[in-house]
Amino acid sequence: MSKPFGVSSDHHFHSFTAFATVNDKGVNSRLQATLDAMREHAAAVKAAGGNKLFLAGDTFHKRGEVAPSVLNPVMDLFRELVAEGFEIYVIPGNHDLERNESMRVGNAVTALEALGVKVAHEPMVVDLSDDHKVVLFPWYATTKDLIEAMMSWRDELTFDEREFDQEPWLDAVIHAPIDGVLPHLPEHGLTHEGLSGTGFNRVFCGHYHHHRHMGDEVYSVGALTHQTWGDVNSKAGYLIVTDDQVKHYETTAPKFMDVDNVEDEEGLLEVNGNFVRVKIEVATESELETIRLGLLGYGAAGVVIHAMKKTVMTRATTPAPSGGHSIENSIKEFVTKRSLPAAAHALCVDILKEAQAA
Ligand SMILES: [Mn+2]
Repeated sequence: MSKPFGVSSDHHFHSFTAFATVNDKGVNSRLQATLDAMREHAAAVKAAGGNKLFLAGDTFHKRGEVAPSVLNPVMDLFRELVAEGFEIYVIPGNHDLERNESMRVGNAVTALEALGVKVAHEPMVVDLSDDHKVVLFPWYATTKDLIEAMMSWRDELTFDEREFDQEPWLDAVIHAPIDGVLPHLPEHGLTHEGLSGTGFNRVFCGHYHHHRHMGDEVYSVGALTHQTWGDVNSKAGYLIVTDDQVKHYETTAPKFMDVDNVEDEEGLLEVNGNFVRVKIEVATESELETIRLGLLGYGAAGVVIHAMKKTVMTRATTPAPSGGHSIENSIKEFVTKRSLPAAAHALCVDILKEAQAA
């Protein structure tokens, strides 16, 4: 029997510009919302009777350069959490890397080691109890390397334990693209069946920003919070894990959401506290303002209206696919056609997200 523990991922601590202000401590409000969400996560683990937090990669957002006004508030938060008795384990994700390969001096999360946070530059084994271990794996350049590392560690850990009656319960924390978490992204050959086949009892995986149980006790952790319009409809939050249960919880951080119908009063209740985007045909500036004020009245934390002029011309061509995924689909086709590696695809998606976040 182990104590409950927490898993969260893809915090992407960063001073995002969209909807941002600067608070009286000089901290970007979007960064502050993510810091607050991390606090909520820690408080929930404590309330459940645990003190271990596992971070599944992409703690920081900007590859190779973390601003002082991001690093210092993040260091302050983790310093407080360690002082409160939390044991924190972090794997470097692709966003934490300055170079293509994960290495101690090139990983932004290495700074957290000074606070007592443990960073898994190499696979790291954490004992939860006599027969329950959590193994953390850093980012690997290929999914094949990851699977091989997981299998060899699994063999080693169970071999050591053969003198005992029972094989240990093994959980893994990784950062990698699992096929099918986000259906509009290309497949890289890393399946939940393949991960389950490594012999780990449960796998908690960061990278794609959507929480989902993929089957076979393989979980996409999902990001702690929404970060860009690319996250509309994705499930963000953190996990509380017990011996027999994995539960996902949302935080109070703002979500990015599309509102399709500004007349639907019940639907509008959802906008409270969130960043809202409306695409609408309007005739006048005052109509726009009415909609904007209406959404703010329902508690929206920010409003973007994409006004399209009413048009009398009929389209000669098929309209482009609507929604936030058409560019993602184009990237997916491009990457799939050229059989590019997961790392190249991750970079394309990062660049798109960066553009969407501005
Ligand atoms: Mn990420």
